[in-house]
Amino acid sequence: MIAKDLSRRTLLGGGAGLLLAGCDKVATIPAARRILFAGEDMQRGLHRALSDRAALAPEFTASQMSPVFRVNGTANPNTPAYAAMVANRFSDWRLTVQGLVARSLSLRLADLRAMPNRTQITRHDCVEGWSAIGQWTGPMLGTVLKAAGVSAAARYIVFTCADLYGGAPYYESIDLIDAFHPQTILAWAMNGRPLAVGHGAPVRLRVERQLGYKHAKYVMRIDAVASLDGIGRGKGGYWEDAVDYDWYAGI
Ligand SMILES: Nc1nc2c(c(=O)[nH]1)N[C@H]1C(S)=C(S)[C@@H](COP(=O)(O)O)O[C@H]1N2
Ligand SMILES: [Mo]
Repeated sequence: MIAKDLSRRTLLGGGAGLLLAGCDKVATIPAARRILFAGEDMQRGLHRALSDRAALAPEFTASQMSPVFRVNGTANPNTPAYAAMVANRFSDWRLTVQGLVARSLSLRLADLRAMPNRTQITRHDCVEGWSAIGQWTGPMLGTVLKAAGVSAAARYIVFTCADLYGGAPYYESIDLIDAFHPQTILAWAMNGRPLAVGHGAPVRLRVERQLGYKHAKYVMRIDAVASLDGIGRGKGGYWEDAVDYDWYAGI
């Protein structure tokens, strides 16, 4: 970086001959092009930012799993509709995938289980300051989104949950980079067992590069949207709207 700045200064300040030769000529000298055209630096920065977003969250071994994994936020949606789903072991539960997609989907739990599944042992970090390592199994969200055919106009994926805060469902959203990240899964199992009610049964999002509140539990509906404007109060998630948490909660 320093070398580049120096050579840039040399070229601009000391390289009178070069500059006198005219801009057109300078631009044809490969080294000068590289240094003068700052856009290339920006592109490199952008590329770095994007490849950072693609990086994997650390994964752990079974022996590193936390003996106790806290339940946080809603521990049971406790609505009549949810209680009825628990009573029949989620056989009536359907996951709706809709919005800017070629085909809306209505998926049963069995459909998700039948897809290629991924198992990962990751660390959950809550913004409140606790962490826990657990094992999660489910299809990649990307697999489900590909089945629905997300349209080119979509920019965000929104999750609507079964639990209510002040009468309205908990909701969260992520961008397409996280939606298609290989560790972003719709988990139906935790630590080798079907997801417990406390942890978001029957299905919760795992979006491993972000903080806990992004990991929507009790997912009922997935919407592909072009903008977050019409979602809640527009910041893309329940806590983002309620107490101004960051929408991008990268860790
Ligand atoms: N639907 C829903 N999802 C939610 C929450 C919630 O209250 N409702 N709480 C969030 C927060 S703040 C955290 S830390 C995690 C907690 O997940 P856990 O109960 O499995 O530990 O779920 C997140 N997802
Ligand atoms: Mo959290």
